[in-house]
Amino acid sequence: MKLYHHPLSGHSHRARLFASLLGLDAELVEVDLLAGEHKQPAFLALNPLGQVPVLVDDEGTVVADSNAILVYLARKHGRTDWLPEDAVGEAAVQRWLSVAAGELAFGPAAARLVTVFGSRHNPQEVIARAHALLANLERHLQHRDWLVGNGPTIADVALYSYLSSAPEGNVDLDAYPRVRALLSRIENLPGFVPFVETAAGLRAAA
Ligand SMILES: N[C@@H](CCC(=O)N[C@@H](CS)C(=O)NCC(=O)O)C(=O)O
Repeated sequence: MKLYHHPLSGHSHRARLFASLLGLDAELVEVDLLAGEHKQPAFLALNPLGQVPVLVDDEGTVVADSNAILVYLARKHGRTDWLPEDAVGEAAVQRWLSVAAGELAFGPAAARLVTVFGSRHNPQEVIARAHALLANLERHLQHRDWLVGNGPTIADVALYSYLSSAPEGNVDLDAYPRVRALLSRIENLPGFVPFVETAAGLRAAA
């Protein structure tokens, strides 16, 4: 299968990470976002929204959107450990996928867009949103090792890339030991692949 991605995109890393955790071979096809390749007809035919990542599997099925890719790969490969089938378990995972597309995207991911890509978000606003999410996660993890159930699910994968890179957006993780422990647990899973680090934000000073 092919994964259209950009190495600095956390959404892309999310999809790449899960494929690797499942032990699947994905040919990485880099989309030149700086040159606007994602807005050209060839790429828009894959994803009319003009965003990476997009997965094209060996049968030609096209799946755009990082969270949709996680769901697709888990279901296609029958991995109910990563995406439960029961109503309560699936809803619990979906709740975090919504957080990944909401508070995470508009909090830590947006804060990193400011420092890494020069986007025009208001830094104070997005950093404050990131800390509100982190405080919430820290409370959620008080008596649990994983976001849902007793083992890793796609909920944890969906949050990993933009939580681990939050310091690049000047979002300090020091006050959130349980969140940092969750990130370490994911990093210790067989098949883990790291998200490329950039010397931005707090990492510039490190
Ligand atoms: N909801 C999408 C968001 C993907 C997204 O925002 N991708 C960014 C890179 S991290 C992108 O392609 N941006 C280019 C653009 O929107 O023009 C997903 O989860 O895949």
